[in-house]
Amino acid sequence: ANPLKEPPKITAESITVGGKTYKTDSFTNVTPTVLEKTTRQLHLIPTHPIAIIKDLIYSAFPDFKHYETFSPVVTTKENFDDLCFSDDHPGRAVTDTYYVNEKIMLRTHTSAHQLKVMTEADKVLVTADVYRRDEIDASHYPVFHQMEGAQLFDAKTAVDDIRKSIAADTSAVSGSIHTTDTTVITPENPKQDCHDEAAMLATADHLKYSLNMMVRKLFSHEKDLQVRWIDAQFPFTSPSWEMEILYQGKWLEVLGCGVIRQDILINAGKSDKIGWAFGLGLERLALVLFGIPDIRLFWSQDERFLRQFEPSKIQKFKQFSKYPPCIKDISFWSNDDFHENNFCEIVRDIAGDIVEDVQLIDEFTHPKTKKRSVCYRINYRSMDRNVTNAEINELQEKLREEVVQRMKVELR
Ligand code: FA5
Ligand code: MG
Repeated sequence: ANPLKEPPKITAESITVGGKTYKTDSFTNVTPTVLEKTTRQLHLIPTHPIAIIKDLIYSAFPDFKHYETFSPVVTTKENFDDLCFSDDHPGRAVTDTYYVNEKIMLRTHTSAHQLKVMTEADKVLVTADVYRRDEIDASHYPVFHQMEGAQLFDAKTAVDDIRKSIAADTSAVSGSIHTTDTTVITPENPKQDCHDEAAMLATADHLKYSLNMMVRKLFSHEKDLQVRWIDAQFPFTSPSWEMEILYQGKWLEVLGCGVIRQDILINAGKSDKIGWAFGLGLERLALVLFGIPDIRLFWSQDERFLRQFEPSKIQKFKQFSKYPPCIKDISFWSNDDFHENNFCEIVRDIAGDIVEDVQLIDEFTHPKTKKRSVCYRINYRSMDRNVTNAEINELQEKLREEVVQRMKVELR
């Protein structure tokens, strides 16, 4: 039996998830709503868009070793320390990350498993659900899926090995995809001192070549897809880049990547290697490939969503009827501890997937008292049914109570 399929349990003293029990403490901020998501494992349902894309990417990286059943509960060491995050990195904040307790958390990225899998193989792909406290709208959800890829080469022979491997790639495809890459190695996005320049450049070439090829294969049916590379920064790679795809008139970030920090390879027992790694957002690719308009749909249990997809096939999603929204505002005097992510968390706890969007629509500071007033507009709309005004009023009333209780703010 898969322990991740067992429903999580939360009490004041402990949290049970994935068949293991952890003590809570002052860091604990995981909620029942988010813990329930750990049982869903969307990337393991063969007819789900997330799994379909996963399989297509697998086929673009033949003979990579796959990992897809790691528990989402990891240590702060695995998620941050092992990846060279500084002690004061903003990603560690309780406003951004779900903590089970001070040392145990829900992974915020698949990179949390990089070190472990690189001790086992030189070509790896890790797929998993990842968790982040975030805002609420059509492209943000507190749970999403990432795929991590990494490939290592012998540092001494990398230049030759990579040249030969690209020349021998018989699966290469051409297509009508326009890729722009104006990035150059600069002091802001530097080579690591320990790396031989030619080996680093070859590794970076192989990284971008492999990802360009993967995208070409995924989007082979698409006309005039625009792809671009931009500079980026991650604590665990240098140099680093991001790939973006032009979607509905905007550049959509789909992945981050770079040349792996040598300290990590040394810790993995691979000091004689050089390597690249990437982490991509599966929902982001799915939005574009399947034309799925709202990130909540991935979590739908509605047959009208699920039966539209078949393994290894990409077909455009047909939107089923949109139900009318119900819009409610809430205003309150905020305080120094107030953080929007905490507010969104309460909204999610109370109303779950019925909330489509939360927006700050007004704020001002009182000239005398210097108190800050905020007004949030909540757009309630179900993906699969009509909501009634009475039912939404009840949720809104509950929200008003909880906001006061949990954030100590004063309603207006
Ligand atoms: C990371 O998570 C890095 N671990 C990626 C990485 C791996 C870099 C290996 C270098 C080497 P980032 O936070 O940018 O980076 O997220 C990676 C991708 O996840 C994004 O490009 C995006 O496609 C997706 N993503 C990020 N946040 C969200 C979100 N809130 N909802 C949906 N997808 C998201
Ligand atoms: Mg990013």
